[in-house]
Amino acid sequence: MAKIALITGATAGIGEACAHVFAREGYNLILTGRRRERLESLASAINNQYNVEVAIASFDVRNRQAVIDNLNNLPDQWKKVDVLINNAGLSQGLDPIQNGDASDWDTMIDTNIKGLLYASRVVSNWMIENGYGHIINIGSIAGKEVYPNGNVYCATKHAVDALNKGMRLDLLPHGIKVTAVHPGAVETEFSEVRFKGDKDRAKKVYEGFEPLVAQDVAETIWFAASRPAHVNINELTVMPTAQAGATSIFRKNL
Ligand code: NDP
Ligand code: 8X3
Repeated sequence: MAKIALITGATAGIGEACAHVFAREGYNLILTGRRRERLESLASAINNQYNVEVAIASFDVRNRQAVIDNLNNLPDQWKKVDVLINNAGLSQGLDPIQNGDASDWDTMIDTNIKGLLYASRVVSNWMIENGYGHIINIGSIAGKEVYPNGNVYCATKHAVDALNKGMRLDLLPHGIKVTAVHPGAVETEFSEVRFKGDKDRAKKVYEGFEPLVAQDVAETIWFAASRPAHVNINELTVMPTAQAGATSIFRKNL
């Protein structure tokens, strides 16, 4: 029977790339995100390209009841999830703490921390019942270092780092694998979302060096997911060759 991967935030960027990589590897997919039309077109692209089955569930990870209902409403055969990729996340704003927008803070905390918890709460119990499973949490270099004006986003990703370690400890007796993948700069819709649609400002983030693309991160996630049963990758940090730390990017011709 084909394995199953559940990917949160599959409508763009790293989540969408994971959908292609895991489908290529023969996984049936549960794809989630808020933008239903994107989920539908991704599902149809995957159905055309790979011989796998795709289920979609459109909900906002900040809405606890919606997470619980949408996941629990999946048919039982879809609850045999082998890999949960906790990827849905975002940054909003890049301002000093004293000027921060409290609603941006709420959005980041509710999405990056609480949304990840809500999905993990449901799916980890399926995994315990199934007797197997692997949770892969998408953190960030922002969860390893703090950079100026990154304050709350960095705090949410430090929380993901802590939750990854906590899940690993708590799920240890159940044989469930837990991994964090911490990317550096990846050119996706991330910066456009952070700068609220300001495409010029978003583009500047990736100027003068070759950033990662979503596929690079998806292949790293696949590496962690495809180790033998007795091997758990606790965490991986992956960044562009031109980046050595959150604030250390070597840019040419600027
Ligand atoms: P994108 O903006 O391209 O994709 C973000 C995904 O998250 C979308 O599918 C979006 O779906 C989903 N999402 C956001 N908010 C919600 C929500 N409230 N409910 C459900 N889904 C949501 O960004 P990336 O692919 O770059 O980001 C993916 C993850 O990688 C995030 O956790 C991010 O923090 C992390 N990351 C990104 C890096 C980068 O440089 N790009 C580096 C390090 C980590 P929709 O809007 O349809 O709901
Ligand atoms: C995204 C990477 O450096 O913008 O998590 O925080 S960074």
